[in-house]
Amino acid sequence: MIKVYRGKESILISDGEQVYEHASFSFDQLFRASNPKTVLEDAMREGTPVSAEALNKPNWLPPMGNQEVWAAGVTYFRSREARMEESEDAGGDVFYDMVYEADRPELFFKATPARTRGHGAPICIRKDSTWDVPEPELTLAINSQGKIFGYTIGDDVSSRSIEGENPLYLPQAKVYCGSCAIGPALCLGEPPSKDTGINLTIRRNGEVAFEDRTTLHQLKRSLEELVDFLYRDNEFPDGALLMTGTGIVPSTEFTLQSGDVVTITIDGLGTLENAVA
Ligand code: DO4
Ligand code: MG
Repeated sequence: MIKVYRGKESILISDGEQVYEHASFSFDQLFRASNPKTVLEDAMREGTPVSAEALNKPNWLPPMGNQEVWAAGVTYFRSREARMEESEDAGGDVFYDMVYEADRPELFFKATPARTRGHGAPICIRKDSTWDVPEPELTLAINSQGKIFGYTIGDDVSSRSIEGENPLYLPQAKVYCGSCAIGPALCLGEPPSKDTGINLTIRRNGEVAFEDRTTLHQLKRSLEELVDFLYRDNEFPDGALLMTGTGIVPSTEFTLQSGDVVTITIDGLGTLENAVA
């Protein structure tokens, strides 16, 4: 697995034990390439070897350039169940049931690069929301030709009170400053297996306030199917990032609070950690 980390001044590329620093790397060039792996191999050849300790940083920028971030929804049974519960009073539950079964998945616009945080940066909850959760999601890097070439960790931070009030409020529940975190690295290699674990821990005042785990066995749709729908009659000249939905939703009583620390680990991809501002 080759991993690319984006720092303020340079990027680091790790390939097994070897780590290389590159000062003028372009994520847009990576996402535009028909064979992105060769772009990284060139960058490693041009880069300077550095110690693996260089990877021990508390903060990384999101591993992206100008890509839009999109997201899939209701791709796990647990998400269907939670959305149906929160939208039942408004009569919205039927739509979540239907989209779980339908051929066409739910896909929505999630974030611009400016609204996206990297590992270690604060994520946000809306001031006009009363019920908020992180959503730990396997996130795909897709090149401009629609090929999945990399994987990372995403947090689709969401307002459950706003999305539950009316399904038409979804963009407000999902898209606001600091509602999206991605990282720590973009990983190129074999696609994650179905056994891949996705783990979420939320700590409050140093204590575990919520913890759960799922695997990709629970993801109802294939990764290719989600990308196929995203790229239908659409153009992504700089490629795109696609979050694949959450299989973990805390129970009804839980809401995020300022100061909570959200830790998401996906086997093989690393750990994305963000405190709530
Ligand atoms: O429409 C609700 C959003 C669903 C979602 O974000 C998810 O399932 O991850
Ligand atoms: Mg989600």
